Amino acid sequence: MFNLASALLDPHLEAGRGSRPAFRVRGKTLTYEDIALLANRAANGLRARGVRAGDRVALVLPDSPAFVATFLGALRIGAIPVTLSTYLPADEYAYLLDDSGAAVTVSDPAMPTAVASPTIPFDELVSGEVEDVDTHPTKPEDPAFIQYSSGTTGKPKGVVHMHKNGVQPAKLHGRHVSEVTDRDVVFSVPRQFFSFGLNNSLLVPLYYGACAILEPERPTPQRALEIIAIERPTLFYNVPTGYALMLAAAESGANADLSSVRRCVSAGEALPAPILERWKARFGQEILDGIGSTEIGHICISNFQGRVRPGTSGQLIPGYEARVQRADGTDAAPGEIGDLLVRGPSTAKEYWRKPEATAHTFRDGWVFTGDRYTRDADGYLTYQGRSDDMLRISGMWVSPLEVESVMLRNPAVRECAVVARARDDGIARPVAFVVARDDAPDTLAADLLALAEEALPSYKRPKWIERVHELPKTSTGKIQRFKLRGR
Ligand code: 3UK
Repeated sequence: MFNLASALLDPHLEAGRGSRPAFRVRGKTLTYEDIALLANRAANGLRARGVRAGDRVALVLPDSPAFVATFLGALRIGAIPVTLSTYLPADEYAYLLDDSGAAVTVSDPAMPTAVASPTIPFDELVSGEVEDVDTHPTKPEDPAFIQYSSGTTGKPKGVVHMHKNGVQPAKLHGRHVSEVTDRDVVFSVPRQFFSFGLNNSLLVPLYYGACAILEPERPTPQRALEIIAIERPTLFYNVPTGYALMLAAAESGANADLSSVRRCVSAGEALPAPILERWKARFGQEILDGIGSTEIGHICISNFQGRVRPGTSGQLIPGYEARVQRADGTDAAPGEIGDLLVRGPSTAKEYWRKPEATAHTFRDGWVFTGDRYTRDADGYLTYQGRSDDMLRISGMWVSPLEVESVMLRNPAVRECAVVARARDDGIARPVAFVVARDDAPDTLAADLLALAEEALPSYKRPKWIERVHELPKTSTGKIQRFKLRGR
C-alpha cells in the first residue's frame, strides 16, 4: 500500500518533528502535528457524511489550512480531492461538479463563490470530529487527486494523479532546482487549486518538512512584496506576469526586500528575457524559468541556478526524458522546431472518464504537451508556441474562439482572429485582427474594447484591435492564426 497523505505527514510525526512549523497564515503558525490532526478531523467529517474510498470531494477553498486539511484528509481515507478554482462563474462549477461526480463540496463561507449547489463549510466539516483516523490502504496506482485543465479545445478535463506520483515533484524539481530542505520557508503567489501552486505550497514543502506561507486572498504585487518583507521566505514562486508586475511596483517605489530569498522560480508561460534581466539587475537574483503542465504533474524542464539561459525553458530535470518530434514521429535535429513530448515519474494516469482525450495526450508513457520546442546542442529547450491556437495569458488558458465570438457580437465585424502579441516587456496579451464591414463606424475599435470589458475577464480582453482587409486562410478556408503572430 501507499497513501500520499501518510507519505507527506507521518515520517515527520514519527521522527519527532511534529512541533516544527508547517504553515504560516497571517502571522500564525501551524505545526506538522496541528495540520495532521486537522486533516484527521476533516477525514472523519467526510466519513461521517458518507464519503468512502474512491468518492470525489470537491474543494472550493482559498489557500488556507482548510484547503490543506481537506485535501490531505480526503487522501487519507482514499477519497479523491478535486481542487477547483475559487474564481469561476456558476455554470462552470455546475459543469465541473457534474463531470467529476463529486459526492460533497467543501467551501469557505468567508470567501463567497458562485457555486450554486449545497456545500459544506470547512468549520462545520471538522466540528466535533476526533483527531485520529485509520489510513485507507490505497495502492500506489490508485487515483489520488484530480485537477481540471482547460487545455486545448472543448470543456475542461479532469487530470487524474496517482498516490505514488504525488511525491515526485518533490523528488525531482524540489530536489534538483529549488533544493528544498526542512529549513526552507516557501511562498507561492500561484494558488493551491492550480497544479503549480499545489506543488509549491503543499506537496513539495510537506515532503521536505519545510514551512509554507499561505495567503487566502490572491496577493496583489504590492502585497506579495509586503509578505516577502515580513515573512522572509527563502523560496519564491510566481508566473511571469506576476514577476513583471512586482518589478513595476518596485520600480515605482514600493518597498521591496528580497534579501531572504535564495531561489525565484517561474512557470506557467515563457518568462521573457527582459523581465529576467531587469529582475536580476534590481534584486541580484536570477529567476529560474521552467516548463510544466498539469498532465506532467510539475516542472520537468528548467533553468538551474548558475547555468541560466534567459529566454529558454532550460534543460531536462534528472528523472525526465523529452523528445522534440517532427510530424512524422522522427526526432527533430538540433535547432529544428518540433512537438514536445515528456516522460517521467510524475505524469498523470489519465483524464477522468475521457478515454479519447486520454489516448491523444498520454501516449505509451509519454505526454504530448501541445507545445512546440527547439533543443540546441547543449540540451537547452526553447518554447516556440503552441501546436494548437490556445493562448497563454498571465499563466492561464485563453481560447481565441471565445474572444472572437465576443468580437463578432458587434454586427460591424465580419471576421475576427485573436492571437497573442508581446508588449514591450515581452509579456503576451491578446490582439484582435478584425475584418470590418465597409459601413463600420470610425469608433469600431473603441466599441470592441468596450464590448470586451463588458463580456470578458480582464486577462482575456484584447489590448489592441487591428483592422485588416482579410485574414490569412488555408485553401480549405481555415484561419491561419499562426501567420498573424508577430504581425
Ligand atoms: C505552458 C509554459 C512556456 C505550456 C504548470 C508549472 O502551467 C502549468 O500547467 P498548465 O496545465 O499549463 C501547461 C502549459 O502551459 N507553459 C507552462 N510553463 C511554461 N510555456 N514556458 C514555460 N515556462 O503551454 C504548457 O503546456 O496550466 C506549471 C508546474 C505545474 C503546472 N501544471
